[in-house]
Amino acid sequence: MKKILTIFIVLAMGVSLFVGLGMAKAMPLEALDVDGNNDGGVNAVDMLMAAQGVVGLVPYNRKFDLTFKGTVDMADVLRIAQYAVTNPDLATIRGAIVTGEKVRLTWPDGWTASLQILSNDTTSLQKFTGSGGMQNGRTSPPPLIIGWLHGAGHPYIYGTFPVAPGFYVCGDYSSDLTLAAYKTLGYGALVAAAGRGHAYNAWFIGGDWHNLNNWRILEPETGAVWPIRPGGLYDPEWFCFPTSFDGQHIIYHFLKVDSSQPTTGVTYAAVVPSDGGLGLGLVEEHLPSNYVFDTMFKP
Ligand SMILES: [Ca+2]
Repeated sequence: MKKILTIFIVLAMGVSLFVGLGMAKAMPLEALDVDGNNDGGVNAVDMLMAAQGVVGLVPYNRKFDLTFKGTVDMADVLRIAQYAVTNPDLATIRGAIVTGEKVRLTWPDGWTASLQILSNDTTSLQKFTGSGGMQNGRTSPPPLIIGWLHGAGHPYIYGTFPVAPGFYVCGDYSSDLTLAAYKTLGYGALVAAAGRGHAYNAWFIGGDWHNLNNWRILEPETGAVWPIRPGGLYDPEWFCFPTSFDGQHIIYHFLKVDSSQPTTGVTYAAVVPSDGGLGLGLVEEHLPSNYVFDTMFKP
């Protein structure tokens, strides 16, 4: 085991010489990303942290399970290495997405939340979320763009993950990306969206939030970006805002989406009776309870 670890350390040192160390900006909240030590950069230190899990020096940590196999192995370390050579800086990536503008939302029951206005720049967003995977009937995935978060490129996309209880489904991608993005971009940045049997994410680009044209859809399974498509797969019924966590599920407040009203179709919704107030397809039973919500707050 020591020999294996030595190999990892040598590998990590080599990469550190290549990419350099640094990145002083601290990220106070853990995010599901390639930045193991939350310092705003990705380099050999992050690789070494994941490598410790490979050789059993530390317990399984989902943060480093970038391929979502339930174990941390060399594939995860190599995923970090692949990203580290680009020497990414979270502050730069974030700065290209976050405008600093927010809209204050107040529901009929008095609950309030901030909706962030993000850049309408797909390329910048995908530096954050990643992209790649089968979409629009393509039979082979395009080159994977490793994003700051590893929301795209899961084994699910490449067909090797078993369809079984515990299967990581669209609602998991959606709520997971919502939380991970929250921890790095802030609350109300990439909200969960759902409807017509599918769940994904959405963001607001500014203007009147009631207007569907001012929203964009992000497919978290591939990183693909779309406008709202009435009658299609990306015709949401709900935008979902995390309200609380009951120990097993995240409870949401909702904006109702009616795509037959393009300029006024996004409105406040009180409850979703059909789902007992839980998000449509956003039940969190597959995520460990110690990951969700324990460090979240609503501005
Ligand atoms: Ca780091």
